[in-house]
Amino acid sequence: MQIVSAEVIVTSPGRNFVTLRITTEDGVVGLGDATLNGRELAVRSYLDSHVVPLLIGSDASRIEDTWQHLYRGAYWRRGPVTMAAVAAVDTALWDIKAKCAGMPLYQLLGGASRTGALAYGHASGRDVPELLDSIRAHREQGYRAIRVQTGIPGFDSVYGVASSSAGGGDRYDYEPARRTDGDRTRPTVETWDTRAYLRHLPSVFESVRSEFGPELPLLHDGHHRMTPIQAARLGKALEPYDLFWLEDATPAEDQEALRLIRQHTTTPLAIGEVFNSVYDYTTLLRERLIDYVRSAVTHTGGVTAMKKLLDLAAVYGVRSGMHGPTDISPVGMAAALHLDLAVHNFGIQEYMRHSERTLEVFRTSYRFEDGLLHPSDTPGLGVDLDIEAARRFPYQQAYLPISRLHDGTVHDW
Ligand code: CS2
Ligand code: MG
Repeated sequence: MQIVSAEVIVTSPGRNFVTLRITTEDGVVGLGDATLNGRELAVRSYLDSHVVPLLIGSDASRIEDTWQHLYRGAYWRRGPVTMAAVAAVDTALWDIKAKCAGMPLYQLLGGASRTGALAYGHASGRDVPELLDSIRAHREQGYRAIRVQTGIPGFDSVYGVASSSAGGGDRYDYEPARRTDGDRTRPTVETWDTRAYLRHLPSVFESVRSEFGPELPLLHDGHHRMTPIQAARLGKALEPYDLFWLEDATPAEDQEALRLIRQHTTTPLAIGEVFNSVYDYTTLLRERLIDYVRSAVTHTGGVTAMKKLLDLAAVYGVRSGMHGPTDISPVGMAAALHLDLAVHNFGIQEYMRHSERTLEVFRTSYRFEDGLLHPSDTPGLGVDLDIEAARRFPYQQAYLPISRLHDGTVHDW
């Protein structure tokens, strides 16, 4: 089954996305997500210049061999740009294979292990009253698990907190990469103070638990900002609030940092959305330093690589918690949902929900009902890309914010 074309489609319906569209000689089309927030054009170039020429004329049915060719044949291995490109090819080939089999992709991954995948949404508030409103709104939308992020008194803007100006739709939308129409696009700068954050957060969870009770699964994203001992202190301070997980407590590449955190707290830990290969996890899994794997199909080399990573995680009792913000496209989200349904060690799926504008371009069939996500039984991934609609939304430069301390020192955003 020869590949006759492979197009890289960059579109910006509400935010930037990069999609690889592969077509076989029989006219079967497969899609893969290659979106890397703030660095989209690097992946487009990697695909257009170095991958697409190798795909034309190759056999679309040889998924594993294609993956190994693109990984080992590049000589220079791993990294977010490379692995997003490999992921897009791999996901598109799985889409094609499942379509040819007349099955939803999860059936080729072992079939359904559950009726649906528990989702969590992003509640946030500049202050506690706004946060409580946001949690109520997310529960009314059907979420059974909720991420909690708030502002900090005295700070203008804080990671993860929607403000009416930032979102693409309702006031709880949160889009970190800000596009500007101006000719001088520069990252916005946010000021950070970890000690103020550590003093403030426990009282936020005290208010949330007293309002919503002990059962509601609550998650929090530390977003890479703490030192190991600060993260240990926060994990310990949050134990009375029984979090589902504390995410990215420290910069993820410092795997050994989690040893110290583990010594001080039983709050479950999740990490890995910035990782791009199984090798990023080896210490974390072998020493059981984390409880959830945060990688997305889109950033970790595709369905093939993600399935192998989750099978290794299962050996150590670690479960999935795949990354699912709006900068994972509906194609990447659908790929995650097929794995979520099939793997035994499923944990939870992040689901920020894309804007109506994004869904004008990406026609999805996955569904969110009663707090659970299901990829649908449409053959393949179950997502189509409307090329004409995609052309209506040209790329716009966008950067993720950067973080600086009060004295101007660059910090982890
Ligand atoms: C966040 C992401 O969803 C999350 O857990 O860490 O929204 C992250 O900030 C973005 O993916 C960055 O592009
Ligand atoms: Mg995160």
